[in-house]
Amino acid sequence: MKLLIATHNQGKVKEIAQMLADAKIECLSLSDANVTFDVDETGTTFLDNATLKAVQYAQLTNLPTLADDSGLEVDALNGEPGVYTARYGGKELSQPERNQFLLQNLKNEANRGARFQCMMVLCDPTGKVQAQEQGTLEGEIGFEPRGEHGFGYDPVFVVDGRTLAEREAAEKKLISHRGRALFAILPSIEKLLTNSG
Ligand code: ITT
Repeated sequence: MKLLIATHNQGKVKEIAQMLADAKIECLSLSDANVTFDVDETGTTFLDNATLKAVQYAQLTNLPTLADDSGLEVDALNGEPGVYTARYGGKELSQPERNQFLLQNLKNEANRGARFQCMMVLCDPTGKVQAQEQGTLEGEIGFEPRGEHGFGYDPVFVVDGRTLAEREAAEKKLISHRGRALFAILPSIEKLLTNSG
């Protein structure tokens, strides 16, 4: 049986599908499953929102389902934008504009510490939660966007002097919040697919 990767974010789909292909797990995206419905993310934590997405997309499709809720916590902004990362600065902004909005808010700020958080939740085809795992990547916000790889805030997120967008996918997955969460949840995915296949 195939695993549904329950996200409308194409950057996430690409990263998760690649990591699962390495583990020989077959997956479907929401568009493969003809799902256009977008779950309302009303939670106040990454766990709340990842659970909302995993449960609802599993019930909608009757497929084993993996959802990812992730975001950026910036120290100088008291941990914001957090669960609001996707909408930071307003829904209408493009991602390059969102990155500029963040850089502008940190103008003249010396404390540039930040982290990416990722929470993954796995549900069986009835929508019962089977596992939840978390991953974190510590870094800092740069002073200008750099690099062409990845997605989202990767061009402004610096780890050891280089942005995530300056790293190939294979390198990002070894250190990223998403890579860590997926590595931790992989045994539960394998168990679920074996039992439901
Ligand atoms: P789904 O809810 O459909 O999964 P989304 O993009 O709305 O898609 P989130 O609510 O989890 O997903 O928002 C996550 C935000 O954090 C989004 O703006 C991403 O661009 C950003 N983000 C998450 N992981 C990232 C990464 O590895 N690199 C850059 N930005 C990332």
